[in-house]
Amino acid sequence: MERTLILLKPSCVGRGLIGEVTSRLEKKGLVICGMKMIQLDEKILREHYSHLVEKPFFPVLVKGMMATPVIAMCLKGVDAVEVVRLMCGVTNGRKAAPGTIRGDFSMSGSQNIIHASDSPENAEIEIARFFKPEELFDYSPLEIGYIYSPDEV
Ligand code: IDP
Ligand code: MG
Repeated sequence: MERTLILLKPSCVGRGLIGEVTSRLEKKGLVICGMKMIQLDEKILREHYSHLVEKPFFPVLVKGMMATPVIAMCLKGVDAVEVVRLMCGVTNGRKAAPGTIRGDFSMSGSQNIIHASDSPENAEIEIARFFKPEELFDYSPLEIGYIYSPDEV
């Protein structure tokens, strides 16, 4: 089964939306294999957002991402990367479709509640960036037979 990495950003933590967003991911049928609160620093953010370091908004992005601790989560599921990206909606909360996490909870192009890996390859890199192997757990929830048919897993 595929794994993906999400971060509940300061725009989520600071607004008391941790439970709300986590609940959506759980109810969808994604399995939480790792979860912790961490304070990000500039070093890890330069690595995590290396594709954006030259952008004019990068200093604002870094400051915003350090405003509170974040919740890092590793989620598991069939096509987990694509499923979670669809649940998040597009980057700008004002453009994200209603029903998506960003579409329902964000009015901003930067304070957009959640980060989610954009490919299975990047997911594995990002999981290793935020979690030690012993912080990840491989288990099956009891209801797995109701989440998927046997031919899907
Ligand atoms: P994504 O989070 O939807 O994958 P990326 O392009 O990877 O989008 O950008 C990472 C994060 O950088 C976004 O989630 C957002 O917080 C911030 N960001 C991206 N583009 C802009 C922008 O044009 N202005 C301000 N912040 C931005
Ligand atoms: Mg991205």
